[in-house]
Amino acid sequence: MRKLALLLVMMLALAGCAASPAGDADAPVQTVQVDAANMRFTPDVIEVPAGTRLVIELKNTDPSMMHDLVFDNGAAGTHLAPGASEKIDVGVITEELDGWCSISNHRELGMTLTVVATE
Ligand SMILES: [Cu+2]
Repeated sequence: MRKLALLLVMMLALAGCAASPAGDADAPVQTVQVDAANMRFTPDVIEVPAGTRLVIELKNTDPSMMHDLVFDNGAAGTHLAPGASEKIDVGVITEELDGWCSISNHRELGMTLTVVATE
């Protein structure tokens, strides 16, 4: 947990005055279901029209491991036990955005996800 807090502080420092994940309350919403299992997210690339609020319904379908999903813009879910699920409001998407599992070394093992803003 301390490692995660440190990481968040570092990301905020790098991001500078980046827009808050909340964004425009009137933006259209796109909801996408994502599974977390076997050290990957499925799908691992999500295309969203720029200006759309992305909501991810994340389900941990792994037989035995905890996973979560956090994003470069500060949006983050909680640690999900196997079989658990939750909705993550990623905010309004205006540019490419990286997401990953923050648990242990899962990111290094390939648990990453990219949100692509299309025109
Ligand atoms: Cu994970």
